[in-house]
Amino acid sequence: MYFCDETEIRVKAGSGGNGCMSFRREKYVDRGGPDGGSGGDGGSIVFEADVNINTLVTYASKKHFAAESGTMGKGKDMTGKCGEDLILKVPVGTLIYDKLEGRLLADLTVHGQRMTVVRGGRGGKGNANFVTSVRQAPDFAELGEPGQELELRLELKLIADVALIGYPNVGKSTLISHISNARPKIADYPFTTLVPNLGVVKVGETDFVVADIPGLIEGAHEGKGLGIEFLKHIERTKILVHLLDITHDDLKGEYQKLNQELKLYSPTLAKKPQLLVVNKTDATIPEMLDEAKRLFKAKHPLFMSAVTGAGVQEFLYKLKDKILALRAKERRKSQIEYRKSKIENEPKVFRPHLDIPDMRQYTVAKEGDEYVVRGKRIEQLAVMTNTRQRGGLMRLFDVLKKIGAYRELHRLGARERDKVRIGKKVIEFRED
Ligand SMILES: Nc1nc2c(ncn2[C@@H]2O[C@H](COP(=O)(O)OP(=O)(O)OP(=O)(O)O)[C@@H](O)[C@H]2O)c(=O)[nH]1
Ligand SMILES: [Mg+2]
Repeated sequence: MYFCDETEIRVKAGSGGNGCMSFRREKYVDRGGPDGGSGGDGGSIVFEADVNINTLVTYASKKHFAAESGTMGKGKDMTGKCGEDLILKVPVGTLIYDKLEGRLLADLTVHGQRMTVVRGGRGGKGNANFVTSVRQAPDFAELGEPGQELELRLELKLIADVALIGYPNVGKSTLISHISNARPKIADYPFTTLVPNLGVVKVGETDFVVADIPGLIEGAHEGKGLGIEFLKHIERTKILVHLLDITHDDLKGEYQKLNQELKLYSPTLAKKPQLLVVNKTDATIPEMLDEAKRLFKAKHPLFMSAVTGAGVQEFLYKLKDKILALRAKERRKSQIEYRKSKIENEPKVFRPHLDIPDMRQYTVAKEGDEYVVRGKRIEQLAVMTNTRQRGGLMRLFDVLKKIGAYRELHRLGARERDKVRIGKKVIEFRED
């Protein structure tokens, strides 16, 4: 049984550190060679699929995630420190979308699989990097590239850990609405629930998925009522919570008939661990409670009222303990399988952002009284240019000339001091 858990978050990669502008100090030499080191790169945002995580609940409460920035370069050719990547762990089966464009960025299907969704900003180059045969003493350094921000939508197809089973009208939907984010229809007649509802339950640090299925009746395995459709869906759950309604007359009979139905449908289903819960304790008298306790003594039933909440916490803690034990067992099994599969099949690492854009891919246009140059690489260069340093500005113009953008700007009518926007940076046009 699948259920879509969905959440939106905002991530920001670390910015690159600024490059340093510095000249060596030597005795008796007025001005030594340039020795400004480059800034460190910013950390990237990386997602990693992990079998130990089951839901996206963590990302429902915390919404902003930022990786560390790089530090700036220093004199004596000292490079800045790179920012650490931020690794965000998500359950196996998580899909990551670019929220605004709706584009699928990653589909993490294997434990350990990683995906870099936003790369950290590049560290700016220090002036020592700009020495050429004609430029012995570059008096400029690059700025660090700002870390990119992205809004993401995370989506997970969940498999339920727990199924609530029971006769119609015993309070399954009431219970799931009390303990989870699910808001199913609740009403005082049988077969209110027509399709399963799933909800995420959080108990302390543990979260798990509960399924509320339509009520089962005698003959369900032959198709009576609504239940059969859904019995197959609960075959992958870890544990069944069997709910009884204390106000019903024949509790023992109902309990046995329901288990009989499970068995007739599927022996494996009948063998699943069950937690017996007697509901609606608020609607009965103490004598009836004592009677039920006596009837089910061997089954260690829990008593609760899904309406008043009495006994619900105790139920949740007991359920949590059982789930943790079952998970630990499964993990031991899957880790053995995982080790085996890892040898044959190393998890893939996607790095789509590493396609380095081409400087020659750009467009030039006149918009209002502004001239606009667009292109991934040229915008990156512009944002990293410290336009207050003459040398830096000259270098940007050199590149614009080299790629032909300067000529096009001039052809469109750009003249001395006209505004030219390149990404977020605005510079003034200079005529030769
Ligand atoms: N007094 C009392 N009423 C309850 C309790 N839990 C549920 N009810 C009532 O029982 C009725 C049936 O509840 P549901 O949650 O719709 O029952 P269900 O098991 O989901 O029923 P189906 O979907 O038809 O299988 C509703 O009128 C609830 O308000 C309880 O603890 N105490
Ligand atoms: Mg229901």
